[in-house]
Amino acid sequence: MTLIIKPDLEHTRSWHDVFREAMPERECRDWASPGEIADIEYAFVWAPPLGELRKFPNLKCIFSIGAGVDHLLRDPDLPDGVPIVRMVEPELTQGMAEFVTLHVLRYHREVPTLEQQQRDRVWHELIAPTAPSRKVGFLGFGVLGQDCARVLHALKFDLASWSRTPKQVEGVQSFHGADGLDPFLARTEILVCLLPLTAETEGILNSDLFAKLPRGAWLINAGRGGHQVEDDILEALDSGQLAAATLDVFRTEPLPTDSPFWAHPKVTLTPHIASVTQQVSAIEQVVGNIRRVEAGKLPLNTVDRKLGY
Ligand code: NDP
Ligand code: OXD
Repeated sequence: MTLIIKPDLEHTRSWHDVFREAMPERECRDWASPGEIADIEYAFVWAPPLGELRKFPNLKCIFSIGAGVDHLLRDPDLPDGVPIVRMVEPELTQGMAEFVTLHVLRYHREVPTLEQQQRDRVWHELIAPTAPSRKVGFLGFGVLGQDCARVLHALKFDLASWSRTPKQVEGVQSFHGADGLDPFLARTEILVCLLPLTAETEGILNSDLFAKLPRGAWLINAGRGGHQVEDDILEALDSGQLAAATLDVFRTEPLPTDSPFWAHPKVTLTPHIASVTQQVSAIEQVVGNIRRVEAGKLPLNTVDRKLGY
């Protein structure tokens, strides 16, 4: 069995080295020098050029380096019938829980306002409510959203989620489907987007949605830039419908230097680092799935191509 790797994003170590440490008996090739393409049975990729995965006639499984697979599924020539496995690994999940908890607490305790007061030398005793009276809502409540909720539940936040199918998670009120969206938004003061980017969720963060939130709500988007109607976010911030936004993802990445988000006083901007796939734990998942496939089992965490996640 041979694995081919196309990481695209820089990591601390070479993925080849990490893979070879975990499976020393197996061959691992670089995308740029694939050798005999009939040997390649597994691909570990971020966003390979369109049409290129189809070139491997014996591919058994495609592993995504990311949890999101929108960049892979945009390829109209993906080989049929080959399972696509998205990244679900404990360190990526942990990183997202840290990012979301940090920014929820930051808004909950009105840190941006306090920082401004400090810059202005204003001694004003802002009294924030405690977590049980703060309503946080997860737009998208899968692996990442549920782990973030576990941490926020321990802090006693008032939590709700919106997903395609209903959920039963302790301390989280579940809303689902088209009918569940409006009541979910109406009760949500801090909105955390952890949706996958699909045909159904594209552009979901728009003026109509913001208008259904309580005035002065906060937005944290760590999903995908394609969820954002970026002019609508700016308008909602300028009108006060949104108090502030933390944006980790953008329609165009890297964010162009002339984007108004860079200098917007109500925006906290991070360069798509809310959470990053960690190499050792990621390769453990890949190796575990290769062993499953070779034992005749289905790999775990496969993507439903029709749903797009
Ligand atoms: P999951 O697939 O586990 O969860 C996705 C959630 O979204 C599920 O709850 C699903 O509902 C819900 N959902 C999907 N489509 C709809 C819809 N049309 N209507 C309502 N709910 C919907 O994904 P993860 O939690 O692992 O990851 C979520 C996303 O986070 C990734 O796709 C990626 O885009 C982003 N991400 C961003 C990172 C960053 O650094 N910024 C890092 C890692 C991931 P249901 O449960 O009913 O299926
Ligand atoms: C992911 C990401 O999808 O890094 O994992 O955005």
